[in-house]
Amino acid sequence: MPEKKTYYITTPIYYPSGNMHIGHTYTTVAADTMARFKKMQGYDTYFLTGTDEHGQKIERKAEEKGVTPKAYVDEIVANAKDLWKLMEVEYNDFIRTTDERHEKVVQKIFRQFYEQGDIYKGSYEGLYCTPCEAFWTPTQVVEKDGVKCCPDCGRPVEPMQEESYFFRMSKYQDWLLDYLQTHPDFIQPASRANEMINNFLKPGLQDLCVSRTSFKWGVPVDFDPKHVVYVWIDALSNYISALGYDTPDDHLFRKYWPADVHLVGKEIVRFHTIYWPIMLHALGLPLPKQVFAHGWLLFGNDKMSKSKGNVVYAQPIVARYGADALRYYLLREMPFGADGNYTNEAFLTRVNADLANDLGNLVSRTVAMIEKYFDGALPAWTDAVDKDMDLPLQQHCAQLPALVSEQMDKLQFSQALTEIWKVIGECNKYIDATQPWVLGRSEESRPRLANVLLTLAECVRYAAVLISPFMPRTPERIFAQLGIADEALKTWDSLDTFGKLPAGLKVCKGEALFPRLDIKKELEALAAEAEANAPKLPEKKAEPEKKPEKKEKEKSALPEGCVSADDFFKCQLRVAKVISCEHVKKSEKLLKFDLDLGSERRTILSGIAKFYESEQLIGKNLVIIANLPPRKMMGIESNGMILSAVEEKEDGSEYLRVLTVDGDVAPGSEVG
Ligand code: ME8
Repeated sequence: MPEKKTYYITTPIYYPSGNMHIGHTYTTVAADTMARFKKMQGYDTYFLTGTDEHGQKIERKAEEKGVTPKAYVDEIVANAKDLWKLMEVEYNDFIRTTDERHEKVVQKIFRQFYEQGDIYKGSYEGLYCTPCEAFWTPTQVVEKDGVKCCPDCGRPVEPMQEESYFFRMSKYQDWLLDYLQTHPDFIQPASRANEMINNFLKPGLQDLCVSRTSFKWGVPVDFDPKHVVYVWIDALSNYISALGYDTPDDHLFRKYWPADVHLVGKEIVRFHTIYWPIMLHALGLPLPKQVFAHGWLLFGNDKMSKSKGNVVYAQPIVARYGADALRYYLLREMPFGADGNYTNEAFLTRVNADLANDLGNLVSRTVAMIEKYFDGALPAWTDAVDKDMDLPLQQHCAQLPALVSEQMDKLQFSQALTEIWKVIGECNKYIDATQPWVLGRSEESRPRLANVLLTLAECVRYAAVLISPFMPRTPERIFAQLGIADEALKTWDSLDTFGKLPAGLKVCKGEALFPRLDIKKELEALAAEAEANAPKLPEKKAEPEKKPEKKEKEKSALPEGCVSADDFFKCQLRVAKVISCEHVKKSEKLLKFDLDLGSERRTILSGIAKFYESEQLIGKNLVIIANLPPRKMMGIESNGMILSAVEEKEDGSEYLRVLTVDGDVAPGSEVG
């Protein structure tokens, strides 16, 4: 027996700094669908996903929660695994960068790079602002009276160095440029390849900082343990460490590497198409065959992101409509590669149109007519063929596997589904054109009716097989209604000839596959449920107590993602002048502020000690929420919240600045 062809597909390994949202679900469902499709076609597939667990951001989050980084990520990883189960995602392996198997490989790779001269020890230089703990370039700093100052806090900066290891990316630049130019399929969509070549390679690659000494939560560099491996060498190696690369048991690596495709969001394409190929080349390994950068799911035209808090979670949607509906929507709504806005309304509209109407009606009408006219048993084919009506549909359906496969090979999920739905649409038109209810009126036309219903049933079988990678549960419900128990009729191979359904199968009308939804009602229910069902992580800031919603009607009539002005103004935002500020004893993160609110003095605790020296904010006019319920922290009562902006940096770290008022506004003034 010839060996099966292999197919290895990966998702990015996600940061478990917060729970996975619908954006992560999108990539993972796409990879799962592709893996299932290839498996159905007979490939020996391997599908890897996982989590990228190191870094300063996670270290901080864990500290805020008062747990170890490992305990912090364990909880989120457990939630992620539950989510993938809920989404019917069947991965072969889930790699965690904290797995010992991974850490060992990363250390070996790092050492090899060092020993062969690809990594060298140097220092990270810049103009350093000590209170902000930030490096700035000469063009970023501002000059005050001839002194270079921090663009954020305005204090003087000084030249500083931090010891770091660097990867000599520049050494491989010409090789990579040549590789990309001679392998036009390596980066998809192709426009991304041009971006990489023109924006990064042609201007010249900078050497990459690959270690840090300023935090501990990472894989230690084994020959220089005050350093931890920094972000990308750790993260990218997962694709080979999971396969046992450079270990005694490397049979998976030998079998599946190079990967067929790395699926990634467009924001990390640079790391996968510049740093990763260079790393692999330096290790003497072949490159993945393709890196596919898909677009973003947007929410209100903005990228969903944990730090912005504008996220949609899959759980409440799946709880109401099932994983298949959500999987279908994610893969159908926008071309893979383009951005698209997520709205509940678009989701519900699509479920109604494509799943309840087109597919659901076709199945229920076909089964109902077989019950009505043939006592529920599939008739045999007859020679009463109408060449003009039957053959075009039958031929189109017979070509469907090839059409779908062609799109799937380009990862065009939406196009593949469109092909299937074209046939479904044609079937519905065929029913209207052939009018089975007229044919059913006389004995004479029964042979013709038999062919019409068999054509429909066979098209439904084709559709059910072809949607199975996208919607793993629905096909079985369709097969049950058509009375198909024989596994051989549910396979890709069974789609080689049209007309395989045997006479005599007993159809069995079941529940509607996708009941029609009342969109307005569902929008209201989803808005209410989304919050309640989203998995919650402890937040660092006190949340306002939830009061019973009085104006539910008014709230639900708002466009999604909006709050009413009434709701917004329930928050009393006030200017507060900092009179004094001190560190809270035994807490690394809390600062205690004594604030002037005009008519009163307030104490507020804020977890921002990492970002400010205690004296740095004295005299500043901050913005606070003044009407939060009191909250005790470290035995001290805090009465309100200081507002701040947090930037999530590319390396996963955070940068926080408090909101201040531009000018001398009287303390206590309203903000709004
Ligand atoms: O970048 N729309 O992890 P991450 C579409 N650990 N896809 C989205 C999305 C959105 N709004 N939000 C997230 C990391 N994604 C690194 C990766 S890989 C060696 C290391 C998906 O948690 C998309 O696949 O920020 C994106 O690339 C990935 O999640 C980013 O996940």
